[in-house]
Amino acid sequence: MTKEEGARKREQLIRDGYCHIEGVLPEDFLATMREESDRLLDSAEHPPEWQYQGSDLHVSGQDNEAMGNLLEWPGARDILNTMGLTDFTPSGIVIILSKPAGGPPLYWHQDWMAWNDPISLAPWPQTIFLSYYLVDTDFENGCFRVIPGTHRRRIPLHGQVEVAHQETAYFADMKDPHMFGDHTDAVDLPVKAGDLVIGDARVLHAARGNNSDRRRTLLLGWHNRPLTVPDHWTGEVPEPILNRPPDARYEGTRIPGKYLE
Ligand SMILES: O=C(O)CCC(=O)C(=O)O
Ligand SMILES: [Fe+2]
Repeated sequence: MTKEEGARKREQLIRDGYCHIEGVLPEDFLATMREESDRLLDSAEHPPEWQYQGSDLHVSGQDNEAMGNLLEWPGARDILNTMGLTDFTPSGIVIILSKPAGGPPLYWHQDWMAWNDPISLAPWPQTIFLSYYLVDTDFENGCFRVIPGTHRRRIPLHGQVEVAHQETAYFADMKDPHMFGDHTDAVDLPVKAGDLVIGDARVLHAARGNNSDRRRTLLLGWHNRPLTVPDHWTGEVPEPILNRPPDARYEGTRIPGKYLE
């Protein structure tokens, strides 16, 4: 990735809440990751809560060598550095999200859990996911969907969806027109195996159902950065962030409040 391309990808991540980087994992490493995730999925009990995510299997990079190698993949570090996202650290967990053949769509949701904290206003990404796709995705087998800009801009859908990844979302009605509906601003993001999608935890996203006869697996790692203004940021810093006591603690919530404008 060139410096110019890195800057463009960062700008897109800041503006839209996501970006797509092609061809990050080479074929031999992909084959290893496919084999290892298939093995883990085949031996995991799939509780009913997993119906919409397909699977939500958390694997520690310390316990599993292949997943550890993914979290420390030098190519990904190079990409983050070239994008100027030098101060992100991985959480240490890889989440295996695999839609089985015939699996339903995943509901619209966002994954930010600190909406009481003024840092929610950050114009820069603060918590991001790195999603590596192990197979090509398209409309048919469950590609990613996203509503650009919703990490910073409130839309009616924010108030119409269930809070993500807890009972009312796990067992939401497939006929719910908001959770599983189409949205005029939604963008589909089909990718190739080995591609990387970087997303801001605050952005509204979903996935299509898997109508193919093969599982659609992605490996997702959360990454966080410190509560400082990043070096790449040259724009204004919102007042509530400037006034935030560095050691303040806020009760976690997935429900956007006054810090989503
Ligand atoms: O499976 C996907 O495509 C996305 C999964 C996701 O966003 C989640 O589990 O929070
Ligand atoms: Fe998500």
